[in-house]
Amino acid sequence: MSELNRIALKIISSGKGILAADESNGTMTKRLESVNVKSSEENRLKFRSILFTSKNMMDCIGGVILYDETIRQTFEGKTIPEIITQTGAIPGIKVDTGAKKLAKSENEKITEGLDGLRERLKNYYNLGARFTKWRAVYTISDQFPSKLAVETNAHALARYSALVQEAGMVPIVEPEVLMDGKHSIEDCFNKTSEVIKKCFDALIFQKIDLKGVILKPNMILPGSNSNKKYSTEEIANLTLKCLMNSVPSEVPGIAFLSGGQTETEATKNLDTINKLNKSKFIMTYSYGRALQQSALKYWSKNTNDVSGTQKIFNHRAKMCSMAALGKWTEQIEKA
Ligand code: 5MM
Repeated sequence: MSELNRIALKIISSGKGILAADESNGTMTKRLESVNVKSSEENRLKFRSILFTSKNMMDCIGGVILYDETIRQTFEGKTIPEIITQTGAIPGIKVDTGAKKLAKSENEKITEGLDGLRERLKNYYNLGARFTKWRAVYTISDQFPSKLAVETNAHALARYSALVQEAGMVPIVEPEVLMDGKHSIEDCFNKTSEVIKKCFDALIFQKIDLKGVILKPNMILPGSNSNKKYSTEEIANLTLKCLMNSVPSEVPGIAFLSGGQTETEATKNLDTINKLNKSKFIMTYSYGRALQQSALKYWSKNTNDVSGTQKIFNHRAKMCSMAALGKWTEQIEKA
């Protein structure tokens, strides 16, 4: 087994998943201000260190994606990567520098961050990171995502992956087809399938070791402004069909983003995916909002209540872990 494959499996096996705590300062400011907390460097560290020192990190979290600011911070005399490593999880780092306007397309984005990446990766490795993340975003409409957006983002994801593997780390490849819009679930299925296939075409062309990659896709859902409702079984079946048809079998696992689903929806959908999963792919979570939302809301009422905040995060992490094993139920959710 290669070292990259070993790292990938350690992050996502045995009911473990990923805590996506890599909000850029812009996004973190929005999250904190939405609960009336000032977005200072100190407050960002305060909230995140509460999560990283929670009891259920040990059993439920295999990897934590950090932002550049956080990977350099210390808490009670230890670096953040040291704190994460002590829980048995692997520290990771977001290395893209954000989605910017794609030239020659109206309203579409290309993710940037390739310039100087080789040097930045060396630095992150020395700081303790063993995996990385790069997120491409795509919108669905009549004409989007365009071929231009699909091809250029796939190319960038593959160039990023090649540099990351060269640096001895596992790339998380995150092509996020956004939920925003009125589109149907079939549109989400078709566009997501196309996007993922193009990503793997580019990864294979650029000689990426697929056993050392984790895919972080969206689930197959109707647009957030579509008024059609689907059962969790329909969502799970379409998500599985999409991934089975577009992900090469060498890839060890898939860690879904939550993408604006509520905590319970993201958990229930993942659980049903695992109950129905007949493939050899591990299916787990790489959630940001769906792991942090309730904990953040509670913490904002009293930012010194560490144990109360951790209790909420521990429950959420446990529910996600049960879902990654296909063992979640409504009863344990409410217990
Ligand atoms: C944690 O949120 C990340 C946001 O990064 P930016 O601040 O650069 O936009 C995001 O990439 C996240 O990792 C994934 O979208 C998954 O998060 P959700 O909340 O969708 O589970």
